[in-house]
Amino acid sequence: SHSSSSVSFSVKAQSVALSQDDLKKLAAEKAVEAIRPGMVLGLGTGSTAAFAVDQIGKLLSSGELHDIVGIPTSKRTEEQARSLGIPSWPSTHPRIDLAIDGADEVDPNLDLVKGRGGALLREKMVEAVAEKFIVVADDTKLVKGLGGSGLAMPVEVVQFCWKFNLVRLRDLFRSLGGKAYVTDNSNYIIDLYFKEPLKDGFAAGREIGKFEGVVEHGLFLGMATSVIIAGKNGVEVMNK
Ligand code: ABF
Repeated sequence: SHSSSSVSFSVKAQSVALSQDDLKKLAAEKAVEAIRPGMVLGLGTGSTAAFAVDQIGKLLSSGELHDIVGIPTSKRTEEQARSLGIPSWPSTHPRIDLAIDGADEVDPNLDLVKGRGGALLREKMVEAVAEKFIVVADDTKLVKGLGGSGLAMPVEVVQFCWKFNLVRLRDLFRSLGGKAYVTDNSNYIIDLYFKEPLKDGFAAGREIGKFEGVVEHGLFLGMATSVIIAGKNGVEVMNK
């Protein structure tokens, strides 16, 4: 029929036109629709979250949004918020209504690997406290099991004798790993590379957390209240 062919044409046209950045932006802007005046917002870090922060700035300057406060999860996001005129607090606020942030991996239970962008400690502090936590991502972030992407899972450790923890973490997971960089909190990131997906993320998180000098890790388990995934065929919202 005429209508079905016009639909397939528009889907085809979209699949040609939409870049990965377009998809990130779609997911981010969908999440921003949940923001209401008066909210205290956790502002995420990374290229996807940056689209959400941009959109918040736009809505503020057009007057469609007002009376919000942002808690940036990194120095980078703090600068972006400042440049857009988003009122933000330098430190955590006792109440956060909604946090919007990206992720590196999203599994079917809405558990996450985060922190490849380097901001996991502040992200986790903010997102753990947030009443609602919406994850925004393009569909390349979907995995069957955490650790399954083959990319790094970051662990933030204090600089003092950081190699103690490098060795212990490598031994724990029989994984490869190395020091990556200094964080906003003057700690080191150790990047771990798993050979296969983690069988039990909660157990892994507990084991990592037992090591003295480990500050935080990139497993964000049971924290997301929604995940918004954008793919070539549209935007999907998954709720906890
Ligand atoms: C933050 O940014 C991090 O937790 C995650 O590592 C990263 C994702 O970045 P991007 O959206 O650029 O893929 O959400």
